[in-house]
Amino acid sequence: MVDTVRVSTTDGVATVVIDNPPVNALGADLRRDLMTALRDAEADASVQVIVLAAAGRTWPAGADIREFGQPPRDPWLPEVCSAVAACPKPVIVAMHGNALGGGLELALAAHVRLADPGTRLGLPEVTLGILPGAGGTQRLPRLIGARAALGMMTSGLPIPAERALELGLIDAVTEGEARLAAQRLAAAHIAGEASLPSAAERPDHRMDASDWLAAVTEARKGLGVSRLPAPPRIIDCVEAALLLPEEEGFAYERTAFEELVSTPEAAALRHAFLAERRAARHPELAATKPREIAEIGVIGGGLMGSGIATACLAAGYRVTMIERDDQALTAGLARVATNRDRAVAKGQLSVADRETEWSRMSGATAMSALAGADLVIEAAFEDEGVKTAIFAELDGVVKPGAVLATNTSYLDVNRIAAATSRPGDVIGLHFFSPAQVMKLLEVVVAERTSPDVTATAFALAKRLGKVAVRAGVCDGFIGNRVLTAYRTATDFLLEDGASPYQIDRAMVGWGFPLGPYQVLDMAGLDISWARRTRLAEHRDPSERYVAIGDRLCKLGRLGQKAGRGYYLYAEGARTGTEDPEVLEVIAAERTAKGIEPRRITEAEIQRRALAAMANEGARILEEKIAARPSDIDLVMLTGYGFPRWRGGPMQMADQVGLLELRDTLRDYAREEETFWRPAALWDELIKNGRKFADLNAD
Ligand code: 3H9
Repeated sequence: MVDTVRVSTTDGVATVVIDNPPVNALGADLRRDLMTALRDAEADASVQVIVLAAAGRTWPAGADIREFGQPPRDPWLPEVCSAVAACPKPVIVAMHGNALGGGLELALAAHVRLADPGTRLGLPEVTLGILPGAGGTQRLPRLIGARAALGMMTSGLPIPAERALELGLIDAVTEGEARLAAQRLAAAHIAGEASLPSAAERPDHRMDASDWLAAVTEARKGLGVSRLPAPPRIIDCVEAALLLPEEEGFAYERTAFEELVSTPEAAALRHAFLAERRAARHPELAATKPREIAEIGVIGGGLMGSGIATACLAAGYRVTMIERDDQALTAGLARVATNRDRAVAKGQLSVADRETEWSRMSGATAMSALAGADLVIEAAFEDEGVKTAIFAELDGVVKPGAVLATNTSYLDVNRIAAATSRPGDVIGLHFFSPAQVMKLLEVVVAERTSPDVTATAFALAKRLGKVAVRAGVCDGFIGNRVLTAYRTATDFLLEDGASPYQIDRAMVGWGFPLGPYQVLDMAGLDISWARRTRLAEHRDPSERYVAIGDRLCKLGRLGQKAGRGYYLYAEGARTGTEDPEVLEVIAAERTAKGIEPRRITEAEIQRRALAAMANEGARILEEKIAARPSDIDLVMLTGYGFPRWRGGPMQMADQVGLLELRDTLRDYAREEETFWRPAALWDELIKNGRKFADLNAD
């Protein structure tokens, strides 16, 4: 048994220090130890005041997320909070770091709350599909008012200590360490030199019932069409805090919490949270150190290159952009400048910092300007010939030990690496557009990439605030392979009888922000057309091939930029309208292939899309392109608009059931064997009674 709490008593002050690294999560052992420490301090006649503080980098950042979905263990967090609230001796909490979720609820139960200046306080439960279940929905609105409390609980966003003080959430922002300030306050209280705020003196916002109810009504209206179950239940609980007697309010919250914690949405959101943390864990990373990076070269100033340069500049690196001539360079640098001006306009960056930052940005038209770079990211045209030529040139220019990265979305990184004399230094960094915004970074590890180069890529991603996922070399890595399978499945449906509009509606209805044909129109149909053309000579002629996209391209329907693609766009419009000409092209294709269109339901569209994505995911796992199923989910959640509350294709496959989905795939395979044949992994998992989640070893 590990002691997660230390207690020391001096001059009537018992200091209880929570020590449960890394984030002092309130797991079962800690709850038990905390309860014991409280009871002991209560029983010890020499103790007059209890100070509750935490060791390490933070005050408890919440309940232990890993315990959700497991059999409950006593004492529950609400009981610990009630014990604090009912303690006959004053309890002063001293917070630092992140006071989140159950951690903040523990503090809310105490008599006095102090926080050091860097503390962030919040109730992020909603992001996990649940609600504050340890009294937060009852205590917070009483203390700071229903409107402010609802804002914190429905957004899940933390606030700084200074704002918490303004709201009355805490009693003081301390100068220096909060624990020392709490001990001083306790001593002063014992000496009769300071009085602690009593419960009776605190404002109780329930006194203004009409304002409270107005806030509840506004919050309900503000929910819009969100399909998540947690936000409306949070609002219900806040209403209950006003309308029900105290104990009933707590019981109401408890029931709502229990209800939410076992929903598939909550399971999916927990999975997404843990997948994000797991993604950076690889044996090769544990055994090596990243290389030092201060100066980054970016080759290409187009949309992608300028986005990458923007992200690197914003993260504090020195950046040199390379373009082929002065005109292209000026345009590239202007794109970066515009991106950073936007950050100023949004209040994310001060004018003064913007100026200082720009002194770290430079540009050149000769590769020799990259001689001092620690990392070069090539973001040139997606063509193997172009990229290998650049890498061959870089090889002769950059210093030994520099990392050479290619931002390719499909190409063979092994072949690009082979164009240099130092393939160990070469890696793929697949950014997503706009690169200064999108969270995902696929780290494509080639056959000869050195482990410390991979570690450098993960360290870079962390500094850029991105989620890095390790991928192996193949056509499309993880994300674009799954995307291609998804599009193939929906293209089959187009030919079989669905319209692109019906498919888009079905997938938006399923939770994607846009349907696959809306996305194609936005990205430009020519991009995937070029890829299909590149792969045409290797295509198996017996495979089903849907040529509708090619036909549209040949008609000049290249998407939004051309004013027409799958949809028709009025001048400058970003949402399109349905176009009968597209339906005619599709009908002509069906006739040419002798396909009699059939009625297709939205449920079938969604099922085929999921089956295709999960089956491609299984193949990716078999080929060891992804290290684990949760990495595939993470790629789809952070780069491709897969709804986070559905957890990703592999998590969904587990939820639907492997046996059922494998049999569905077998049925589809009777129509088209090559595409739909279930990967061998399905049978292997089913035979051993396992799920994809069992391959996510932590
Ligand atoms: C809750 O409180 C419910 C209650 O209302 C009701 C209960 C009845 N549990 O993120 P990091 C691990 S719900 C377990 O990389 P950072 C994390 O997995 C909870 N583990 O660090 C990682 O592990 P590993 C409400 C947790 O410095 C390690 O800690 N609270 C938890 O970038 C480091 O994490 C939240 O939603 C947890 N609660 O960010 C807060 N939190 O090293 C969730 C972290 O093995 N946490 N871990 O990979 C966070 O937002 C961030 O972790 C935090 C630190 C901002 C605290």
